[in-house]
Amino acid sequence: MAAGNILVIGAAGQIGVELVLQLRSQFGASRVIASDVRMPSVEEVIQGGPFENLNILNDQDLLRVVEKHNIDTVYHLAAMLSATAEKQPEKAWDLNMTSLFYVLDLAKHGKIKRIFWPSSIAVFGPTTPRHNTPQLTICEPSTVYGISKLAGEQWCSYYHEKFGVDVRSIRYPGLISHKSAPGGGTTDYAVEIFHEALKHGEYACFLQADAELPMMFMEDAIRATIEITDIEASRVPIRTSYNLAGMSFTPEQIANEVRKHIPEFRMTYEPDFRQQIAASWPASIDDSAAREHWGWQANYDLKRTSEVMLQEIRKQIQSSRVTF
Ligand code: AKB
Repeated sequence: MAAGNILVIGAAGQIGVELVLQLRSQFGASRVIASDVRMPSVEEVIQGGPFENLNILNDQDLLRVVEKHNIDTVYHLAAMLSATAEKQPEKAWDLNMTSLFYVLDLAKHGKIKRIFWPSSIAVFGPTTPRHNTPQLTICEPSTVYGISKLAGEQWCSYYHEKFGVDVRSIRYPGLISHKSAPGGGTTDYAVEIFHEALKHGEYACFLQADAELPMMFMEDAIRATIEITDIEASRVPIRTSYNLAGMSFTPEQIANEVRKHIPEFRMTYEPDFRQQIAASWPASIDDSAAREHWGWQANYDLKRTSEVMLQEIRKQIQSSRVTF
């Protein structure tokens, strides 16, 4: 990690919350500045170190925060995800692309040294090979979110080639977390299921029973994010974005896993517009480039993820019962 400080943009989001907490424990609380346009629901993100209320679509405010805190590394996580973006395509395109340019331009003008920017399996589309999807393959996304991520990847690579910008990226699969809630994605069902199973013993899934998708436990995703941002530049030859795999499962398979812990759990299926998005994405991912280049390896499978999710959410429910 470089000598200056770290800015996390989108610190109230699903990844942002956990990334801020982990970065602060690794590099020191005062070095990690959390920022978001909304207040994070996890108090620790605001109380545990510096927090800036920042609208990423205001480039002057972004520059002010970067200069004020002597930032050299930016994790730019602010984005509108797949399901929400389909409902407001122009707003999604503006947020996802304009904010990326603001951050890339900061690096181009020497104001920051390093950028992490997340891409997604959404760059792939219905014409992509569905199983073991290669790093380099057909990318014809059918969602606004996917189009913005694919364009973003190409801009990252362009800024790296033309202006020497040190930008690194991962194509996240669906992320499963208990500290922070997902926000507007197609893969959100894989978090909701645990909450609903524990609270109500049943869940109506918005995808079909057989909609297999690549997923990852948040602890793995955070480790990958910090690892790729932290390693020597020479070990990151791909400057579009890296495929990253954790596990793959269908709604039916995760429901069966939940039933091992809560035998009476009932899952029903009410597929909506998100099913079409899921059907356009890969079922599984080939992440051999990430493994070879920077030693990536996932630790969590569906069994271990389910155990931790149920254990942690059960604790949250119990402590909220004590509080109220
Ligand atoms: C979404 O579902 O939109 C995200 C993603 C796969 O990028 N979780």
